[in-house]
Amino acid sequence: MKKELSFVLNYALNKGFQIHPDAFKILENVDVRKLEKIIKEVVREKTKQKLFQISQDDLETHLGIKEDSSLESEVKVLFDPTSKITSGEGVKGYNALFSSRFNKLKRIISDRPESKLLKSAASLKNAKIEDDLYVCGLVTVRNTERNITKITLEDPSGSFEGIIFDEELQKTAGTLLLDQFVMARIGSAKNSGYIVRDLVLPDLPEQAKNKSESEAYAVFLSDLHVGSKYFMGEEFSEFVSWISSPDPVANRVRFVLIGGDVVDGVGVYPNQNKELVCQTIQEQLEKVEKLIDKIPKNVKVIIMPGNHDPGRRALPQPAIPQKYNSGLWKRENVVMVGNPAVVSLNGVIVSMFHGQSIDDIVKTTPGLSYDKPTNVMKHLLRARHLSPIYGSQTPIAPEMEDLLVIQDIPDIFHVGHVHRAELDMYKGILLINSGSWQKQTPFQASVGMTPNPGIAIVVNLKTFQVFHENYNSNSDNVLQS
Ligand code: D5M
Ligand code: FE
Ligand code: ZN
Repeated sequence: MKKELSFVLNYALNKGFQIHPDAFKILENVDVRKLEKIIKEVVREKTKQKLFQISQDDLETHLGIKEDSSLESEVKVLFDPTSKITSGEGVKGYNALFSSRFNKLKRIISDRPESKLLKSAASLKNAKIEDDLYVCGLVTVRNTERNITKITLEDPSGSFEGIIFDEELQKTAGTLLLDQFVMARIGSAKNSGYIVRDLVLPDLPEQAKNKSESEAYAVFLSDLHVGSKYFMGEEFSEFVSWISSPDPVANRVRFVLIGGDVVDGVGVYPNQNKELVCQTIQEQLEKVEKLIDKIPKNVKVIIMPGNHDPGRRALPQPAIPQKYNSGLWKRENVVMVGNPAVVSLNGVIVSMFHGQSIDDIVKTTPGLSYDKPTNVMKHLLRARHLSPIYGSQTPIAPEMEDLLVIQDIPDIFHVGHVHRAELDMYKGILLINSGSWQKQTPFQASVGMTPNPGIAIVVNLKTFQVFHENYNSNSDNVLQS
């Protein structure tokens, strides 16, 4: 027994007190430096009451950690692709996907005044136009040569080509992602063709946040990579124990969200088996199950897959299928969702996405990098799409409906994948990249990716105050916001 704990026992005994075993369990989890002060204060109070037994209740009241039954923990799944996944076939499927994308995004911009002046690409027929008009569509080509940018937009009627001369606007055009939806203000060029005078993204309005009525807290995690040699098992276990500790923040946690890459998977990259400690998906998921079981049952755990998890690789991904681990599906406090998903936590809307598209976006967009994943998240919100670029590294399935359009405006946008914990705000939305619990892998080192693993981000859903628990021994590599 630690010397501070024996001091506590002896002190209480000498004063004629007994400590109930449940109360003792609480003391075992308290910061040892605070033990002496706590026991002296409790003994003083109880002596006044002439009651000589120290109970769990006494300590919980004293520490302000009495389980607060007024803290709600209501999870509603507002969107989950799992049951909607159909997979259309070949070209027909992709036509349906892009036409769904176009229609959904056109609807999103339809309440803007400019949309009254929208014309279809085919209706222009290269004719001269007197006043400026608008066209909208998905970006299929954009290139810059000799200080002129050319852009092609496609709508269901056909395609529109325009030229951009303005330097600032060329910069904006340079940040457009292929296959992203955009609206352009256009005018006739001197001879023939059209000049693009402005580019309008769907974006989203600043709006009031939904708040939880009670001060329930949510923990945001992702990229555990359980089964990998580099999974920080000890640190993660320590963190999970913290949730049931008498810490006043931990005590209010009612939700844990895991944003994908729960396990490291099998056969995800060449020679992966050499970097695994658990060689099968089943074994990896059993380990996850054991860790999840350490989380108190009054905490709801939401689990979303990432590119390392079983199911299918292409977006949108279904929830981790029951056939790999029915245990997780059976737990009453566990909610299995697909990627992406939208959940409501006591009324606070959280949009969850693993973040696979970040890789493609960082590669093609000037000014965006892995070090600042929240800037990429802002880019996605402005485009109102989670993974615009088609045909690059991020596989997208030919669904009949584009389930990656950001339709609901969230209060919190939760993404992972790039292993860097980072926070930011955009138009009143809290942006969280929830980092990872995997140390830097040899691959990441070889490409100069520096993760900041071992950080848990905790949000008070009533006040949106953010806390973080750092289990990273490298103190230089902490959360920046
Ligand atoms: O990916 C973690 C990060 O590392 C993510 O930004 C992608 C990058 N990554 C990982 N493996 C590769 C390969 N093979 N090529 C390119 N980029 C990669 P995670 O999903 O955790 O593996
Ligand atoms: Fe990952
Ligand atoms: Zn990932």
